[in-house]
Amino acid sequence: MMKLPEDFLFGGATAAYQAEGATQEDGKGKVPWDDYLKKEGRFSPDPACDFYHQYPKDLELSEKFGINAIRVSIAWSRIFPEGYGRIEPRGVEFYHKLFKECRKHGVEPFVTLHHFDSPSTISEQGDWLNEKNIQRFVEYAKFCFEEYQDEVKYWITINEPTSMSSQQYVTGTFPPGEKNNFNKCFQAEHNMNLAHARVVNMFKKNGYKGEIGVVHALQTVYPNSESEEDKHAAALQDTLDIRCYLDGTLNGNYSKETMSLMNEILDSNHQAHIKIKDEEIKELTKAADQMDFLGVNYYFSKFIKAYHGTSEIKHNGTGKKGSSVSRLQGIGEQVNRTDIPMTDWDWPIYPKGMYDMLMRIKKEYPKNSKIYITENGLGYKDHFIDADTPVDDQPRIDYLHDHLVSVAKAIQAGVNIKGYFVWSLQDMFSWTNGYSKRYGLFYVDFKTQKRYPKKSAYWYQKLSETKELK
Ligand code: GCO
Repeated sequence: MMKLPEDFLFGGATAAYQAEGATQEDGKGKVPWDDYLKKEGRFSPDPACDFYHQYPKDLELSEKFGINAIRVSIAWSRIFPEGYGRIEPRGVEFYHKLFKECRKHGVEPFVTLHHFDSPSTISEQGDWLNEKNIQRFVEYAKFCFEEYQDEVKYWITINEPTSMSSQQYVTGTFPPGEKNNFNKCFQAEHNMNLAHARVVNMFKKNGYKGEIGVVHALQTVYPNSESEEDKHAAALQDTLDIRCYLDGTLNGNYSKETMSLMNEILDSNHQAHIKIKDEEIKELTKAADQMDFLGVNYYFSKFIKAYHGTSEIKHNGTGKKGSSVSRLQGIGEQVNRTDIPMTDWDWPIYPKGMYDMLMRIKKEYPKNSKIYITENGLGYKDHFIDADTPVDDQPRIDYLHDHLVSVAKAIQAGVNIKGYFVWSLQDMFSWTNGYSKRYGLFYVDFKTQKRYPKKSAYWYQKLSETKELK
């Protein structure tokens, strides 16, 4: 039996665009996803789980089920419909109401400023690749800190920048859907590190109360064999996905090795090196010294083998096992291992990867000590029977349990982890997989917007009470 600390936070995570719905309501500005999803025609962002109207219900359920923290994000385009300039008071008011409701139920809000949803105007002007947009992000952040300082204690600058940079410019699964543009990808990585750093430095300079951090998607990368070739391919993949971000935000500088691996990817794809100014490194270092916590999102690990040939990227949006292939030029091939169980979306279930990642952060990035697990969960095709029968999601319980054991072990080994957020609090949609990939502790009937606690919600409730993992 293992025990989690007495003051541990048991949270549930959400994101504005995936949960709120109401994308056309109260003067909200457009985001690229609005048109992209319409064009794709696979699913609509409305009504999602209608969090925009149902949040009181979700917070009531959270309190009832021992969930004492919630991750929410502010939609930049609700507050500044064009990304800068004009402010929409109805958007500003919505988040006041939301944060007050959190307080009413004793649920601590962890608030992300950017969760994959740059306003369209920002994105049309080059998104993170345009320096001007970094300044606009800082201004939007400052507005939020001033406006909500009495209601919010925990701030997150950017969610999973790696998912944005690689899906926008390498795999092409996020708008604008470009493929194999490693130059743009790495430049966006550096610019997001910089945007994050500027917000942290401004937060600290202005002396706002509370804590600030960043959330990274840290899917551990392993070589698929002990061969030098596979090891090198894994190091390249790790650089693209992880190292540039951990170096930039936790160390405040890119190591020589990181730079050389990054340039190797660019060279082998005949693409220009990215621009990094000395002044910018100083800003990164200052932010790394002042940042309060790191948010870790972990779902799976990657097993990489060297690959020689042309690129082929097929995205698994079907939920059919074995339908995803990912081969990137100048990097490696992700191997589907038969000895490791997989989710229906080909994500290897590997709790040890989470433990290894937490230990690596402690060892390689000692500057930052405080960690929250800001996302972890299982996408699953839940089966609803009726209102009196809790959805039987035992595979989700097993998944959460096994990963929380990794967390408990890492705490025992000296990693300072203060809380855990299940992705997701309630069912909502997944960016590229739509509504059939459910993650919630609470089942949502998307037609009636009624919520039903799944078996996992009862399990989590007990855990938050006893803190005991069997
Ligand atoms: C999904 C993902 C989640 C979310 C989240 C990432 O399929 O929905 O697993 O992780 O995309 O927004 O921060």
